[in-house]
Amino acid sequence: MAASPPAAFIFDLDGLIIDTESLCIEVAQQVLAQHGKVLTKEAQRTALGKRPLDCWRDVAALLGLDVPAQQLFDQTEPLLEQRWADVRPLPGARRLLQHLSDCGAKVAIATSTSRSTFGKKLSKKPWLQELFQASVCGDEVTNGKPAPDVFAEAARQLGVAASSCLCFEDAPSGVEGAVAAGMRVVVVPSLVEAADEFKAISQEQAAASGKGGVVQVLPSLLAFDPTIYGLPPFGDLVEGVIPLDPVFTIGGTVVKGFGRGSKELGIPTANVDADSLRHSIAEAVTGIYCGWASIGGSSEVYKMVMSIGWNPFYNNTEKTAEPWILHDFDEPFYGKEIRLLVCGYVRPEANFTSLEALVARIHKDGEVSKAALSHPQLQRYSVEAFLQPAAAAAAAAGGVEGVAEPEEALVARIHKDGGVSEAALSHPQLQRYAAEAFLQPAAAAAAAAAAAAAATAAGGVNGAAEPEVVAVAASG
Ligand code: ADP
Ligand code: RBF
Ligand code: MG
Repeated sequence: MAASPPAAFIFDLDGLIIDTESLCIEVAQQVLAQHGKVLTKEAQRTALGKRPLDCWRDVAALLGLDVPAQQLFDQTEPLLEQRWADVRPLPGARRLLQHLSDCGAKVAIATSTSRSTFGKKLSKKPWLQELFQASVCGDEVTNGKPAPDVFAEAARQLGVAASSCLCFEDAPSGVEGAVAAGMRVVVVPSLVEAADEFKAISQEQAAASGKGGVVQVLPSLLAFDPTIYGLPPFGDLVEGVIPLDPVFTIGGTVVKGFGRGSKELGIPTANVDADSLRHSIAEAVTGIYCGWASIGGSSEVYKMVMSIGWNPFYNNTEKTAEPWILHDFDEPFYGKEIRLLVCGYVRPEANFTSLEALVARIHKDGEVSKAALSHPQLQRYSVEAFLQPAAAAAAAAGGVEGVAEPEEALVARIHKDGGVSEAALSHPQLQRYAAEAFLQPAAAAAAAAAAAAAATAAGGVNGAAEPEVVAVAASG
C-alpha cells in the first residue's frame, strides 16, 4: 500500500550505516578487563546507541564498576581514534542512501557521536559525505538518546515536521528517541538479543495515533522495500540478486556443524569457525548471500551460496555462516582453510513450515546464485587475490614493494624470504662472511685480532682488496 513518501529520512550512524559496534565491543572489553570486569550482553545492549559518556555511566553502573565515566572514556578514546576511519559500511547502507539521493529525497543523520568523532568516522568515505543534507551530533543537543533531541533537531534543520519523517535505527535507545520525537521508525537491530523487544505497528496506526512508532523490524537494510513508502523501486538487481558494494570477505577454518546438512537436507554446508566469523563480519549481518569460495592450498575458485545467521527453522542459539559450495567434492575438507568472497544478497533468512519447503528454497537459492555469479558484474570477483591461498597470493604480489598483502600472505612471504636467504648464504660468495670477526663475541674477536696482528707481523699476506662489508649490530 503506497502512501505518499515521507518528507525526509533520518538515519542513525553507528551500527546502522557503519559497523562501529564490533570495534567498540573489542575496545570496551579490553578496557573493562583492566578493571577486572567483562562486557556482558546486557551491558552491550545498554550502551548501544548512546553518547560515549552516557554509555560508560550506564555500563559502569550495570557492572558495579566504581570508576568515573570520564576516566573510562579517556582510556578508550586513544584506542579508537586511529581506527574510526577504517570502519566498514554495513550491507545495504550505501545502496539505500544512494537510492534516496537519486530519488531527490531529503536525508539527515542523527547520531550520538560527537562532531569531531563524526568527522573521523567519515574521513575516508567521501561517498557518504555526499549523501545527506544535514547532520546532528550528540554534543550539539542538550539531551542524548533516548531523548528525542537529535531527531527533533535533524527534522528542524531539514525544514520538515518530525511526524512526517521516516527514521532508521538499530538501537533501543535510538528507537525510543525517534518515537518520542514523533517519527515512524524502521528498526534494523544490531544485536539479535535486542530484536525481540521491537514490536511493529502498522504505518496507518502510526499515522492515526500521530505519535510515531516502530513500523518495521528488518534483518538488514538490504531487505528494505522503498515502494512501501511510495518511493521508486531499486533498479540494481542482477538476476534477482542484489550486488553488494562493498563486497565482504570471510576467512576461517571449516569446522563440524550440526551434522544435518548432508544427512537431513542432502545439502552439505561447510561451517566456518565461530571465532573467525566474529572477526570477519558484524553481528548485524544476516541473510542468504552468494559469492566465491576457495579451500585450503588450492587456488581453484567455486561458486557458493550461503546462509549467515541463526537458521530460524532450527532456532539456533549460535550464529553460523554455512556456505554450500556449488561443486561436487570427492571428500570432506574439515579443518582446512576456507576463503569466502561475498558479493551478492539473495534474500533474508526465513522460517519454513516443512523441511521439504526449506530444501526446495535452498535449491532455488543455488540456481539463482549460479546465474547471478555468471553475470560479469559478479563474475569479476572470482579473481580477487583474497581467494588465493597465502603462498599463491604472495607469489602473485611478486615482490612488488608497497602492495598490501593479507597477514597470511605476509607470513608465507617471510618464510619464502627465509628459504631464499638460506640458499643464497650457502653460496661461497656469501658463505665466506660467516667467518667475519664481527660475528664473534668480544673476547673471541679480540683474540682473533691479536692473532691476525701477529700473522701480519710475521709477514703473512694481507691487504687483498675485498668488497666493502657493512656491519650492522642490532638487538631484537
Ligand atoms: P556439518 O554439519 O558438519 O557441517 P554437513 O553435512 O553440513 O556437516 O557437511 C558439510 C561438510 O561436507 C563440509 O564441512 C565439507 O567438509 C564437506 N563438503 C563436501 N562437499 C561440500 C560442498 N559442496 N559444500 C560444502 N561442504 C561440502
Ligand atoms: N535455514 C533457515 O532456517 N532458514 C533459511 O532461510 C535458510 N536458508 C538457507 C539458504 C542456503 C543457501 C543454505 C545453504 C542454508 C540455509 N539455511 C536456512 C540453513 C540450513 O538450515 C542449514 O544449512 C542447515 O541447518 C545445516 O546446518
Ligand atoms: Mg554444515
